Amino acid sequence: MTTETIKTTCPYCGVGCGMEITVDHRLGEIAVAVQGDKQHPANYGRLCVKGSSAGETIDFYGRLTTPMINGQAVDIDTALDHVAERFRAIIEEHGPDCVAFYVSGQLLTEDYYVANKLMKGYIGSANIDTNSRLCMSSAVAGYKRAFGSDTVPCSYEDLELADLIVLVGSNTAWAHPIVYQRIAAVKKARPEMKVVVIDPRRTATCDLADLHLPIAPGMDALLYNGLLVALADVGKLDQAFIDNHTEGFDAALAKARETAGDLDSVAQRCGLERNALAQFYQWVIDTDRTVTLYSQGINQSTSGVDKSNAIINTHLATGRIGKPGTGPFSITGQPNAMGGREVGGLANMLAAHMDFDEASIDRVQRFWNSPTIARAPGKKAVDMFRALHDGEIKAIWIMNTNPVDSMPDADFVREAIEKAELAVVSDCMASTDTTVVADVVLPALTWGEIDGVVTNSDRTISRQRKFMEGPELARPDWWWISQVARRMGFDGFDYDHPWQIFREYAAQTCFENDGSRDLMIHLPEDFDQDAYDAWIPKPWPITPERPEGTPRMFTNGRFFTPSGRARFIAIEPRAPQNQPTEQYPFRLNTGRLRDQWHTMTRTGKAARLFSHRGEPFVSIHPNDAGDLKNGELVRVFNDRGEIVVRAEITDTVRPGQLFVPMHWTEQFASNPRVDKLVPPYTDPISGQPELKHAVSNFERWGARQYGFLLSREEVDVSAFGYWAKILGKHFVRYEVANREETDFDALLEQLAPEGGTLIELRDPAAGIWRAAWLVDGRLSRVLFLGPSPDLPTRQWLGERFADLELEGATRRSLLAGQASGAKDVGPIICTCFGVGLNTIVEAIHEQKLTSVEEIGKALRAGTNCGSCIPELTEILAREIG
Ligand SMILES: Nc1nc2c(c(=O)[nH]1)N[C@H]1C(S)=C(S)[C@@H](COP(=O)(O)OP(=O)(O)OC[C@H]3O[C@@H](n4cnc5c(=O)[nH]c(N)nc54)[C@H](O)[C@@H]3O)O[C@H]1N2
Ligand SMILES: Nc1nc2c(c(=O)[nH]1)N[C@H]1C(S)=C(S)[C@@H](COP(=O)(O)OP(=O)(O)OC[C@H]3O[C@@H](n4cnc5c(=O)[nH]c(N)nc54)[C@H](O)[C@@H]3O)O[C@H]1N2
Ligand code: SF4
Ligand SMILES: [Mo]
Repeated sequence: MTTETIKTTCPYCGVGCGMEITVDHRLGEIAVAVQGDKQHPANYGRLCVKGSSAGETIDFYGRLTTPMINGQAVDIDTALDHVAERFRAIIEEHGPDCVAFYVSGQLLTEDYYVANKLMKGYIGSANIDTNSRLCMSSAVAGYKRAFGSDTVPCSYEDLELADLIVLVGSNTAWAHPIVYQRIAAVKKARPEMKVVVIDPRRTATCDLADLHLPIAPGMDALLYNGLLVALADVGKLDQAFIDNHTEGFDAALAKARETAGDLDSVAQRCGLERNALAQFYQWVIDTDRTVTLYSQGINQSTSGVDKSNAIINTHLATGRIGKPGTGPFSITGQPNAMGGREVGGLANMLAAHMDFDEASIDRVQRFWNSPTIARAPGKKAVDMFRALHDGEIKAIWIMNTNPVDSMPDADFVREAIEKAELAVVSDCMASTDTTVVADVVLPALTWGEIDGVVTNSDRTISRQRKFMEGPELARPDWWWISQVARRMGFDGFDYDHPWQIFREYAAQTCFENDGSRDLMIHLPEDFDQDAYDAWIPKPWPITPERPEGTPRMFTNGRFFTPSGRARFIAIEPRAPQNQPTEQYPFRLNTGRLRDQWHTMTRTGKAARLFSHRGEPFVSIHPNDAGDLKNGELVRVFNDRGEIVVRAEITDTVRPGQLFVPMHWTEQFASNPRVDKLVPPYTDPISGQPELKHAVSNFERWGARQYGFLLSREEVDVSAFGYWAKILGKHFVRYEVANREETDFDALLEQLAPEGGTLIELRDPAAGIWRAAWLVDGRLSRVLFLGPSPDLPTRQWLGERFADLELEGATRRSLLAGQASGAKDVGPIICTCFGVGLNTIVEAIHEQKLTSVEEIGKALRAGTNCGSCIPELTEILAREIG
């Protein structure tokens, strides 16, 4: 076979888009083309820029290709015996609660299930927690308080049926681009459909919004208490629904009245204009078909659970749940965050949506027929790493997550891992900030190389399918876990293929389930590997009556609480635990960028994904910036540490607030890890950390020399006090800076490639130093240093790395950084077609373009994945008003 097309699911966000991968084996090396799956109910053929560039990340560059113990490569058996023996010995000496697993919403359901089974049913501890603690745990706890179960009521279709969509703490345009595009499509077809964005920042998502409420950080519960009061005051309650299907309404309303006060008071404390807030309340009052979609601006808070219940209260009060186009919709981040919640990967849940009550404990142990069973919740992520630091937990196995970068108090977490008696890390990449401090690393197969299922934000279970072989010694996560389990002497882990695990897990969801548990995946008797391979995406619960799945929940108004009624929760709004001080007067917000995924281990391999934003930065309002200029380097600091990043001066953040993206690691820059600055304060119910509300200060870093280095290969740039690595097409780019004047001669010596011919330019008076090296007539390295961040564009120089030969004129232009008379296209806006800002602005004026469509026709920008459309809209608005 020369080419084949395989259906799978995107490795990135919780939208869970279906993909078709066409694999071409004809050239010996595997080449893949990625397209949206037109039949998949999440995306109907669309893909965003990350999804459509997934094929560019599948090479083996940087992969972990062998197991290692203390930095030494070992064979698979040695690694397995070592891990099993060490875990066994530590458990024997100190008991089961002295070990822990820290797993991830990016594991496939089968991996997750096996990890949970080993820890809770065989080791007998519940010390398995997941990065979903940092992500979804407040939403989970909110749903459980209200519904008695962790049930997302909605389906994506409800967004299309709604007349009002409220996006709270969600930068949908960048974090869930295809959901955003679906909303945008509805808005185009039905312009009267309203969109409200509630976010302290003016994000790209606001381009679609009829109203943006730049709420003061952390004040959402108050805003929603105020809404509940407003609904009650105008008589917009669904009294029949409240009476027949809920409990606790009076107490919730009384608390809302007591805490909210009047409209002016809410507006003032939320930092909002009174009229804007009144407008928002009025639209909610007027619109039965309202969906509230919420994400990390709600969850990542010390009162995240309360905030989600404050939102849910307003839906229960109006009966806006279980009906088309309605519902409180917590949207998941990772591709399988939902799958992890299902199997029980959170330390406070047992398995398959069962808790630690006696009946469930007994039922789960009988189902597994296991030697023991955890009887109480284990340690949640922040406590888990604290216990590791304290020595209470001695051994940890980290799978598919990078806590040295993504946990709050990240330096403390690194120290904890370093101090552990045993730290095992399973990853597909060799060098991450976490693998480099592990005792044992196990090479994992990853997306494209493994089979399994994932569940997306609207409960749709889809298959990920293998379409290529991975490195020879790498194995799927379920395999590593099962092998270690067997070598620890446990039976019950005799799996040869993930389909067997999926069947067992599905059986667990049905085991003694008379309908009192929401989660059910009922499979036909004869479900086999062929059926698994032929799986068509469908939302759970999948019951004998509804084999095609259940898109919308609670249509009958029955909930999973003991009384069958949904619960209102009386909410006392609380401010963030972190409050600005004189020393640290700025609120430090963190979050995501459009084209990067988390700690960049995958997206950091696709050159075009760096063209949108290439370096770590901090957004600062012009009023706070003083004489600081855009692009200068600053240190952002508090009493936990400091990072060094570029200043981006912008009014998208409000005065007094800063924003730093979460993505950069020490693999990509000298000192960018923002989670060093985030305290480990957590929500008392969910244990989710307050990742959105740190406080800090900033000051000029004091660079005296700015520059960049482009090089055909990676180079050691530790000579520079600041560096950030940015992947180019045929080269690596380093942005660099120093606080002291560098010794140029020493630098030239250090950076010279073998056999390179040097061309250089020195102007010590102007502080300008430039050098280029040619090897065999081709450009090999080029270094520019100067006194300010204003340096020639890197575009033209970067393109020269593709030249097979440099002609005389080009050589002479190298140290100017551009061909004479050439134009700078500016920062890239459309990543798909490489269209820059300057080109767009020029075309808008010269060709009199007035719409995004016209820009698309003229330049192709925005016509492929559509991820840049919000920015095109903003540029248009700015240029033509
Ligand atoms: N491109 C990209 N997409 C991703 C990911 C990625 O890494 N890159 N990660 C995925 C994952 S795991 C997740 S969890 C999702 C997250 O998706 P989102 O939650 O949409 O993303 P964030 O940028 O973390 O935060 C959302 C917004 O919350 C706002 N916010 C901060 N404080 C408050 C507040 O007090 N109130 C309100 N109302 N808003 C506030 C922030 O300004 C930010 O714009 O994205 C998923 N999608
Ligand atoms: N300040 C701040 N911090 C945050 C957030 C924030 O908004 N602000 N968001 C939080 C949220 S919501 C999340 S979800 C986390 C995400 O944070 P992490 O989970 O730490 O981020 P990832 O980069 O996705 O880490 C996944 C790791 O698994 C590896 N990997 C990929 N595929 C496989 C595989 O198949 N098997 C194995 N074993 N490994 C694999 C990758 O190389 C990578 O090292 O960050 C949290 N931290
Ligand atoms: S929206 Fe983009 S990143 Fe998310 S699943 Fe779809 S293609 Fe992947
Ligand atoms: Mo997440």
